[in-house]
Amino acid sequence: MIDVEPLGPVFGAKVSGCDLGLLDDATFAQIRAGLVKHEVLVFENQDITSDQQIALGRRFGELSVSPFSPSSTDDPELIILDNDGDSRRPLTDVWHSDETFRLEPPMATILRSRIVPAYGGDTMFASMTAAYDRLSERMKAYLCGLTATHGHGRFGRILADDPERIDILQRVMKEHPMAHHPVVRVHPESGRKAIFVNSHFTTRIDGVGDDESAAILDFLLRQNLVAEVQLRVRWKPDQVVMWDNRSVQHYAPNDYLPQRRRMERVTIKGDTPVGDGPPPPPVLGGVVPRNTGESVGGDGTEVGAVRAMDN
Ligand SMILES: O=C(O)CCC(=O)C(=O)O
Ligand SMILES: [Fe+2]
Repeated sequence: MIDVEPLGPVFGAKVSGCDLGLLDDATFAQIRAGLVKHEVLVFENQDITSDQQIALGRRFGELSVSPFSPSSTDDPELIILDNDGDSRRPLTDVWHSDETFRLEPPMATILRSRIVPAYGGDTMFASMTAAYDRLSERMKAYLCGLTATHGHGRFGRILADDPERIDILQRVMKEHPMAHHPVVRVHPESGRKAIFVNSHFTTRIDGVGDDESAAILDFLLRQNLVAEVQLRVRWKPDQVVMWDNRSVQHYAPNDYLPQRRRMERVTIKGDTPVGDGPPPPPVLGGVVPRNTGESVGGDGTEVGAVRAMDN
């Protein structure tokens, strides 16, 4: 029987009483349900092998192979995040949900610590369902049905500036062209709504002018900075943390170098994000027609009305 103890008032839980290398089906089902409910699960004293971590991930679903992050040479599904004073600067100190440049972003991520610094190197989380719940009803109504563009984030910018590696970016861009995801995502298992734009990959709100996109995105990208929706996880060696990318974002503070920190990660494929409503009707060029007798966003007749006014 596992014990699930909340880590805070809003989200996150510590799970004890199980060995993640040897889970029976009933315990796995409890953990899977616990992940949807608590959004982040922390397991201590899990001395599992890389193969066991990969096998655990596969029980949730097919594993994703990152086109950007460094992986083990034997197992491309196993991402190795190994940093010290001599390595390249880690790129994970930005709020994000994993790999939202994909049309089907990962549902969950399982991170296991191998070497942890004496201090620093925590991982921070923000519950985007809690962030959504805090919005005013007016803002929720405004956001309903909007979509946003997700690009390749920091990965793309760094590769674009490196003549030796720009071909990697070109290949990835062919495979993963820009994705358009709902701004408010309905969780496919819990039905809860979550803000689904992030500082790493989201470039603009679709279908509105540049100014409006920048203002709305700026507002939304500040919602995970609210202390009440955050959780900070301190690492011990042999700790496993799994998170639901559909409902949380995370940020890995870059505060421990030159100490060494080695983490291993598997990422579970997800489905196409579903939004909270149909897209809002287009308004041509942002111009709201007057004196047409038609309501904006009806059956499209207002588009003709705008053209008529332009003549
Ligand atoms: O290193 C960490 O704590 C998290 C890094 C990260 O963003 C990830 O594994 O997806
Ligand atoms: Fe991440």
